[in-house]
Amino acid sequence: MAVLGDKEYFKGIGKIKYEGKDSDNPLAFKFYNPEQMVAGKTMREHFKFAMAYWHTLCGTGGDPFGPGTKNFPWSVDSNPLNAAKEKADAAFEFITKMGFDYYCFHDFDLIDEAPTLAESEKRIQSIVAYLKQKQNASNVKLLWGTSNCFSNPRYMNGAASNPNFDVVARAGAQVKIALDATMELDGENYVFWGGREGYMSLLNTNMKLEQDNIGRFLNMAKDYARQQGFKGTFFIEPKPMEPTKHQYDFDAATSINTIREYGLQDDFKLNIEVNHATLAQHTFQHELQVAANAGMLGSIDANRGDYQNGWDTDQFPNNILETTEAMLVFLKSGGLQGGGVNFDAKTRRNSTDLEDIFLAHIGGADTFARALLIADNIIQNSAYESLLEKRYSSFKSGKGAAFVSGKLGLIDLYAYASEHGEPEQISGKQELFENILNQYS
Ligand code: XUL
Ligand code: CO
Repeated sequence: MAVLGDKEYFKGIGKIKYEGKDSDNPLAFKFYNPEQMVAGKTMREHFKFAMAYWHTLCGTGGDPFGPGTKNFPWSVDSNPLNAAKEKADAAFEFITKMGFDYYCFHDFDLIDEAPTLAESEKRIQSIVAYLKQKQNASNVKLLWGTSNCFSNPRYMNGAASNPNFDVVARAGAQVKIALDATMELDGENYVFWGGREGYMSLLNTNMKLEQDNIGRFLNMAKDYARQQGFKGTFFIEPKPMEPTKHQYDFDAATSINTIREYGLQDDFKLNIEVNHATLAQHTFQHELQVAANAGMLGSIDANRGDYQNGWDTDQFPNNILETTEAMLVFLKSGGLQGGGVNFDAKTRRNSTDLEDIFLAHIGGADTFARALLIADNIIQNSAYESLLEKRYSSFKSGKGAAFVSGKLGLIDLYAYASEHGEPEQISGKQELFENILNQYS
């Protein structure tokens, strides 16, 4: 039976340290220096890096063509609670060795679902009590909890959007239990990702009823948690497709509409995931900007997609230019509201050494850290900000300023245009902006 910290799973790997970019030690940070100040905050505070329980502890690499390849030494005990405790021990050993402060989970990442709801609830409560001890012993915190309302076959037609009320109620019970677990562990936020909240064919779908039911369901979850004293933020995580063909939370703009339409704007923000943005034919930075414009940039699920295929590959971040553009939005909009940067990413199926999990997270953290430093340098020292300001300078004075402050009507635009003739051609200078990004990288 597992006892707190009685076994070392990642043998031979110590605490990962910052050694700077000239270090050739693969098990050291080259750019992520947790206590280094950037734009008024430490890197640790900017990012609040989190480990995703599902990929890191549960994902053994199975795909539609073959079973898992990774022989994790935890979760081997045949008793579900003992197996879950082993997994928790491995999780906390990993997070602590990485020097991260946070983790995120789905309810049934923590412990296997039982045959009945009542037994599942008991299992969750038991492992939550164990996790609470581990949190207290380590100062590791819960960034967010969520419920997996997409894997069990009962959710094949959706959870909150299911055409059958019995399934909607079952999902409600599951979310209540996951909220209780999140609150018991002082979780800072709660996420809703609607993997099967959508439809495959409009022919058999009452879209309006399904979407209204999601609105009712989210309000119920929010009301319950608030009544229990939950102070954190709820996040919707947009994704356009996969597993469902049409997912209702397609992208940031669509999800913001859901939040506003159902009166959730005081309690809900967005958790933006890189690979979900690209699946929606957007860029990561576009989705961050849309969320920030609405005051809803809550959290980030960090990963990257693959340029050559069209599904969610959840690779670890390593694209400096993409992440730098994202960090420009991040810094200029004042960072994340309540959330952090959760590595919703998995090592490849043929990356089978336990060490690879460390290498992957080190690379991800270094990518974000390096991009943050570059973005800060661009903002502080390059011509970037002044070029951007110049591009919009016509709105700073005269009639442009009057337009922005709402003092003009269409007749005024007509009079102005009649007087000024054909507008001067002004270059967008995209290549110059791109060159600055390159120069400061
Ligand atoms: C799926 C995904 C989820 C959510 C949480 O693509 O990103 O893991 O982050 O349910
Ligand atoms: Co995610």
